Amino acid sequence: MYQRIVILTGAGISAESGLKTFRAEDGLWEQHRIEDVATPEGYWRNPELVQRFYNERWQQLQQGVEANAAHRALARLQQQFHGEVLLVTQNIDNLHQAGGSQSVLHMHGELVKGRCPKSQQVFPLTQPFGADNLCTCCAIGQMLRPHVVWFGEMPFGLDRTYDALAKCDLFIAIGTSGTVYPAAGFVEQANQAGADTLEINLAPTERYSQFDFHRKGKAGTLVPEVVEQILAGQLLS
Ligand code: BV8
Repeated sequence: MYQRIVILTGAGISAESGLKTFRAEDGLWEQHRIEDVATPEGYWRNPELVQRFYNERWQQLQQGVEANAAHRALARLQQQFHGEVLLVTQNIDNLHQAGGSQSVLHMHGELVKGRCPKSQQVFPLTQPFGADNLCTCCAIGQMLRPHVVWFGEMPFGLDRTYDALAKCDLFIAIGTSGTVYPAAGFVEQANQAGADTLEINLAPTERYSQFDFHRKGKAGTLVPEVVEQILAGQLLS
């Protein structure tokens, strides 16, 4: 019987809701490498390009993308599991919340929020990023930036995550290619804590050998099955 679970999700858990993943199109967006768009340098070099990258994804969320069975199953696990569950997501969409999760650690930030580059104050995003979307915290309004973690920036909530990984007895990575650090290193921390580790993905990732168990297939199908097994008190195999 497990007591303390850490779950890491990536873009693959939102794929069945219709949101693009990063590496399906080999990490390209409008012929730009994501690593070139999702960076502070990229933003200061060409704010309009980076704003367009986020505005497009924000508008897609506004058009009513729905959570899928995997998001809902994780929310059920958080509500019904007798022990502790920490849900960490690399995703900046709000589908875990839409699926019923009350507590989500967005380590790469959130698409539905903007941040004042001067005061670092965070605001709900109510209009697209642009020259007229200014903060209200500074005497001279500053153009809000996406409240997301770009390459080279420090992810959020790492202390809490590393603390949970050091104590966990089950770590599950769902729909992530395991290519972006420090998230890609979490399975190593879980292994050092002696946890069971499970990878749920369409295909083996480059982290495959670091996981004890693997479920190959769609998150929408496999995550509900795994959650039912855990809630029934079964160990994974
Ligand atoms: C940092 C922004 C300092 C918002 C993103 C070596 C060691 C340590 C660091 C580095 C290193 N080398 C380089 C670095 C730096 C860099 C990095 O990792 N670069 C990579 C390219 C090598 N990391 C950083 O800069 C990070 N900051 O390191 O700070 C530090 C150092 C140490 C300790 C602490 C701090 C910041 C990284 C954050 C970058 N921002 N996003 C946004 O625009 O979204 S990352 C971006 O890629 C997304 O956020 C996404 O989360 C992330 C990873 O992608 P995945 O979620 O895994 O998605 P992907 O498409 O890759 O894979 C989808 C998977 O789903 C696939 O496997 C597919 O098979 C599967 N799938 C698809 N459909 C389904 C499915 N599975 C199941 N069911 C389905 N239906």
